[in-house]
Amino acid sequence: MNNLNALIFDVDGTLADTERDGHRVAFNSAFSAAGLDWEWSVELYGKLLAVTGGKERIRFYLDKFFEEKNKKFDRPADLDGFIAELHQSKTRFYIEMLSKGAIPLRLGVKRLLQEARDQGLRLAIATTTTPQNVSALLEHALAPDAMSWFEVVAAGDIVPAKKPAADIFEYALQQLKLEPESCLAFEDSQNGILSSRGAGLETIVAVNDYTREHDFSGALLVLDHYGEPELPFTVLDGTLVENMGEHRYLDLALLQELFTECAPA
Ligand code: XBP
Ligand code: MG
Repeated sequence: MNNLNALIFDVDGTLADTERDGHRVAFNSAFSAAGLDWEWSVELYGKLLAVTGGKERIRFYLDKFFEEKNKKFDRPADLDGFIAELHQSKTRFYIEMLSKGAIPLRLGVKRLLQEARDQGLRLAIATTTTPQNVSALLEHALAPDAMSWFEVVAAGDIVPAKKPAADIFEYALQQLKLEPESCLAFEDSQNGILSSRGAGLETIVAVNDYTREHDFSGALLVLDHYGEPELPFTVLDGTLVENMGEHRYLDLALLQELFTECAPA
């Protein structure tokens, strides 16, 4: 049987609740700074999250939602360049928010990462977001040296096809030089688990307000959050829901038990 060697984390929605009060707000700031009267409401943004990647999301908005609202927008000849520039502005606004400490890590994340690190597990990131967003979040919300906690940071356009394609998790595995059978993935969304499972990874999910109703078929566990000793999680679903025993928060002991349970004999 394989040993558990590495934990591979998604970022947005998993390490921190970044979408509603982070990315969405930064997109709106960039639109406004560019003189565009576009406003992504909390509700509309939930629909736009169907597409991962900020540049891809802007294009999706133009293709699918813009015309429904009867808005007029004369597309520039260089639409790719226009979107790329708008997105760079969005990234600057987002990083500015992070550098003010606007977005904390989710419950239990710091404790779990710290414990994994202390016990010598290898850590990696597999995310659709822009690499600078990852370092800004980790350095401000986790620790100034947090980037060094992660052996591999697979992010953004490093692979051509974003989640739900498996490419970003496959890339992280290649960089780690590990087989999926010796790792666990951590996700928060349907696109995320399609990607991690597509790469052959057993996956633990912690939902958020945007993803609670997603289909998490195949997840080992679906939790409301990772929990803390004084703030237990609620187990919502998962193939190992019966194996929870006395565990009330996600720690390395529970991860090892789940990993042993799901490992091929
Ligand atoms: C995250 C995303 C990202 C962010 C925006 O998905 O979809 O697009 O919303 O980041 P996941 P950028 O958590 O599944 O990786 O604007 O930097 O692309
Ligand atoms: Mg996510």
